Amino acid sequence: MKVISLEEIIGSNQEVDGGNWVSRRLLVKDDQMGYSIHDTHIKAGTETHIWYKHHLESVYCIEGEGEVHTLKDQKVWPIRKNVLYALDQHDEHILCAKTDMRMICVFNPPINGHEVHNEEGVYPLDEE
Ligand code: 9YT
Repeated sequence: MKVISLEEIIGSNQEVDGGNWVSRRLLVKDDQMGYSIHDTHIKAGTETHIWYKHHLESVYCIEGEGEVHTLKDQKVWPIRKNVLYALDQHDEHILCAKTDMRMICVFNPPINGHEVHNEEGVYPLDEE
């Protein structure tokens, strides 16, 4: 069994600054769980273009408020504390943070832990 604290991840190479967000990758591919789990802080007032073409991501908001704008259907999804959204169609979207937001993110397949978005908002399938 493993026990991992947020305090261990902060300041390590599994804490990644994406500009609009800081992601603490608690579990990554090397942990061999089949998914990764991140505790991610989204900065207030930011708009982030995201498109996980190669991953399924579920996002559980535990603090703050904002919106997800899905681009294909032009829908706006209000997101607040205690709401989860699941990008089950690899949905291309804009994440708009009205306040600071804290999100628990789960990725399948797991990420390696050091990824940041490319110009399309994508994480590569495997950076190795
Ligand atoms: C909610 C979201 O997708 N934020 C971007 C960062 C990403 N989830 C990560 O790597 O933690």
